[in-house]
Amino acid sequence: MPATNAPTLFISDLHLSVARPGMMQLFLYFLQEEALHARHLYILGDFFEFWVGRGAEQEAANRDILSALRHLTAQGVPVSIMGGNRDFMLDTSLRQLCGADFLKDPTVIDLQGSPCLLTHGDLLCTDDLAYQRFRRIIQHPLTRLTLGNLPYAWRTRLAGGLRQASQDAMQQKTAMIMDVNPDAVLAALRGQRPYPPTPDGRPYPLLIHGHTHRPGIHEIVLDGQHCRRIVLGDWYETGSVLRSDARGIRLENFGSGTADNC
Ligand SMILES: [Mn+2]
Repeated sequence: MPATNAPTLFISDLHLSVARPGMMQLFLYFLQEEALHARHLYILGDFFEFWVGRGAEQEAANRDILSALRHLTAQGVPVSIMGGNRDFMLDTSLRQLCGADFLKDPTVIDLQGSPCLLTHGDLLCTDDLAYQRFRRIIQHPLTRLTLGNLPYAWRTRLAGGLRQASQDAMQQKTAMIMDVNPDAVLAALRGQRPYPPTPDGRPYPLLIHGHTHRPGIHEIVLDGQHCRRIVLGDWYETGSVLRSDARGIRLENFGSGTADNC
């Protein structure tokens, strides 16, 4: 059972895949060494390189990950997982698969007594019109229902095709188009009002997201109020963890020298 001063941990964009066994191992190590002592672990999307729904839990690599998460939740550490653009087929079956909660995007939580807005981040990239159009189609309930009824092998092939198409499209796009749009960030924060005043006087929530793979802490002035946007890092060269406890909030690397050569 975690201690009362245990940190809340946030991670995203692990893109777990058998193609990168080093990061799989690093994540399993992270669960044992860090998450086991946490108050809560939040995984904000693109946890898996892709997750095609029912049947994915049978893959050997996914079984290892799910069983490690099951162990963690059984030890009393709550785990909440949000789907990303790669693993958007994740759903409420997570509870059954590994004891984790499924988080809808966006979600507001209470973090150390203050509101905190959690989102994967792709919804904030509104300059990427082609992607937003694709997202509306692929995440439509009818599309998901149709996809969910396809045989597992077809869904896997389809996911591989979508991933390739997305990688090809990214090469054509500028870095600015793939980053968050500042107005979309402000709109997301404004959309969460009204709030009761927070203890530190911030009427707007802290915003935490991933997706862009550009870790950083950004100060924003909104309606004369200072608020913050924290971007989580990916798990390619090293792990990346946001740690929040009574001492504050810190964005840290986790592990090093474990990068996969691919
Ligand atoms: Mn993403």
